[in-house]
Amino acid sequence: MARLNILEFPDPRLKTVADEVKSFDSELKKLVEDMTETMYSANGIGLAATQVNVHKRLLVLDVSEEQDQLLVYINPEILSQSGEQNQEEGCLSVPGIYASIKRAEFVTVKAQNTDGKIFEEQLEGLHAVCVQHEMDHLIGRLFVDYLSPLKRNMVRKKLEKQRKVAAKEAQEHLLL
Ligand code: K1U
Ligand code: ZN
Repeated sequence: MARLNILEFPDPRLKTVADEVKSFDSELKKLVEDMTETMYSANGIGLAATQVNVHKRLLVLDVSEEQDQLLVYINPEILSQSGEQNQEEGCLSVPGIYASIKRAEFVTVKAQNTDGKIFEEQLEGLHAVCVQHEMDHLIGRLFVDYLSPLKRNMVRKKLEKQRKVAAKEAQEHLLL
C-alpha cells in the first residue's frame, strides 16, 4: 500500500471531471487500497480519486467512529434525493477550512464494487453528506464553490498564508 499526494485548492486539477471506470482489474484494486491508506492516514472520512489526481469515478469513505467500516463506490450515481440538512464540512484538499453546507438529507445511490457488481443503498445523515461531497469532487466541484466569491477568496488567501508559514518553518528547521 502507498500513501498518495492529495491535491490542494486552488490546484486546477481539482476541477477535472472524472471518467467512468471500465476495467475492474488489479490496478483498480491497488488504487482503492492506496486511496484507503491515504484517507485513514490523513484522518479523513472520505476521499475521491480526483483528490489524488486520478480522474476516474471512484471514491472511498468510512464515517464510523472506529474507522473499521470502509465503503467503496465505483461509478456512483444518485438515483433520488430528498430533505435538507446543514452539516459542517471539511476537505482534505482545503485543509483547516470548515463551512456549513446545505445538502440533501436522504439519498439513494447506485454504484459498483471493485468486482464491478452493481449495488444500491439508501443513505442519510453524515453518510449522505459525505457521498454528496465526494461525488462533487468527481465533477470538479469543491465545497468552497458553494460559498460566495468573497468568502472563497478569503479561503484562498488563508491557505496561501498557511503555506507561507509552513514553508518558513521548514526553512528555519533546515537552518538549525
Ligand atoms: O477531503 C475529503 O473529501 C474528505 C472529507 C470528507 C467530509 C468531511 C465532512 C463533511 C463532508 C465530507 C474529510 O474527511 S475532511 C476531514 C475530517 O475528517 C472531517 C471534517 C469535518 C467533519 C468530520 C470529519
Ligand atoms: Zn473534499
